[in-house]
Amino acid sequence: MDQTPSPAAAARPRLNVLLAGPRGFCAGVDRAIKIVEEAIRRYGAPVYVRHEIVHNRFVVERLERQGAVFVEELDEVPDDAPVVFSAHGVPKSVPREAERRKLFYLDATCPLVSKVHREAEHHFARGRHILLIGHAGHPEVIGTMGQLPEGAVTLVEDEAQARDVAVPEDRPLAFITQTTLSVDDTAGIVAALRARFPGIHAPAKEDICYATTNRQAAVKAIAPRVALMVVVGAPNSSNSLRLVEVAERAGCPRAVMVQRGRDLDPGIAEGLGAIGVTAGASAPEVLVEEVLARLAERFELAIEEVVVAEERITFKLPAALQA
Ligand code: 0CM
Ligand code: SF4
Repeated sequence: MDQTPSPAAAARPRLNVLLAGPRGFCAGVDRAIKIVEEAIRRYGAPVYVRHEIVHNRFVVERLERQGAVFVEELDEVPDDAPVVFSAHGVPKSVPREAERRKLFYLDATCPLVSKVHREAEHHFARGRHILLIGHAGHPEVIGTMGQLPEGAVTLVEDEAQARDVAVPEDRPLAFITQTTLSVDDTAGIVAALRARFPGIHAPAKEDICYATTNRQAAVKAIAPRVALMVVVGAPNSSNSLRLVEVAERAGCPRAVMVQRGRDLDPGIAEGLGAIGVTAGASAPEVLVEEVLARLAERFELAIEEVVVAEERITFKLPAALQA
């Protein structure tokens, strides 16, 4: 994408905008939102959704207008309404309780999160104690730990914890990770675990997902070239928060997160030659467009897209919604 300043706008100062590619929606988010939309279309409103389907208020409010009702726990769902589980995954107790109550449920857990759930079960079946690298309290971590009985999984949040985590003496070890972590931080934590436990079993292929990896790579490519990185995303979105950190660590003097256009004071870019713009995996492109429109109120934008990877991956809807 290239935009050359028009003569009519000559009064506005020029601002170079490096737009990260890929940015925004991933295949798991796209599928999760479609599951809610399709459920409303087939079964009619209201369709209940346990937890924000993805961590984005704009997406949630748009689905609410279509007839989705967001709740945090299953006991808020009436017996006769369909319920969708969010993209982040749920502990096994949740579908178990839904089955006990004979609720009709659809699971929008991203297939790449479900893959980590199956890895956890695989290690457990082989008698291994599992170390989960991730952030305490995040719904994906709660869901992944909840695949197995209490005590089967120990959370490791950082390198310091990797160095002193207590593990059972009599069992082999394995590690798995949250899908939306910093690639570089995780490499450090894994190195600390391997140094301490050389025989630890590792994922066959990285648990950090392709979307997280690619969005961080795009930010790294842009960061050294810009004085500011704007990340479109939500403060409870793990993958979006990581983009702010990655930008700063990759040499960008300042990185800010905004939820949408109106949150951005375009004055922040005053006097800067170039800025970067990206979006987390749960942030729709329309919000990136809002941010660019906000900047264009003050600057003549020259937009260059920096694409580090092409993404063609898509995920099928659950069988119940395919027929
Ligand atoms: O896990 P995270 O907080 O990044 O979730 P999100 O809803 O922002 O992004 C998509 C996902 C998943 C799983
Ligand atoms: Fe799936 Fe990754 Fe998207 Fe999360 S960020 S929904 S794990 S593809």
